[in-house]
Amino acid sequence: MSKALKVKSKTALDEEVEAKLNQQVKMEGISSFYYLTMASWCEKNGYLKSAEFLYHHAEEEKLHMMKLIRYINEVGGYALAPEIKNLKYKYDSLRDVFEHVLEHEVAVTNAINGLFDYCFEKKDFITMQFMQWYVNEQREEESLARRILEIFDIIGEAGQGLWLIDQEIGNIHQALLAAAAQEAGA
Ligand code: OFO
Repeated sequence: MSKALKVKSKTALDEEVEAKLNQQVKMEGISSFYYLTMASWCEKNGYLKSAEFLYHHAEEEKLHMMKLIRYINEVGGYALAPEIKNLKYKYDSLRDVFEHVLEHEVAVTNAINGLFDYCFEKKDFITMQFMQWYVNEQREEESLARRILEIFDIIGEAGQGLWLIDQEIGNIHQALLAAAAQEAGA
């Protein structure tokens, strides 16, 4: 047996499914760093609650990436740690940040739907079952991003509006943390 590092095993995993899973690894990595740039922008511009929300979101996206990496290797593929370049560091306003969040989440949903569809075509039911978690996650994340943008319209940005919007994003973040803690304890 060769002493070379054995990175691929005999597996039912289709090579194109593996490549698409690795593309999704990269997309989750981009999501994580994207939200990190947004969190830092918010922190430097005084929107501390939004910054906390986005720092946390960046961590969650990293976990989504890790979950995919572990799955690819578990089923006999080879997970590739992504190279992430060309990050965006400037935003026009707090609203601009969250408009980019929604736009990005819609793009992620489309990518996941494409991967899910390809798995169906290939009858890769194991990967479909694994990806179901991501399908559900995207429904929640898109809905959350839309709700945050609604808050800008409901409260309005004039006067103390931006401060109140930032506080409300903090309230949403705390409610999400409480729900996650309750679920973990259940
Ligand atoms: Fe990875 O959950 Fe949204 O992007």
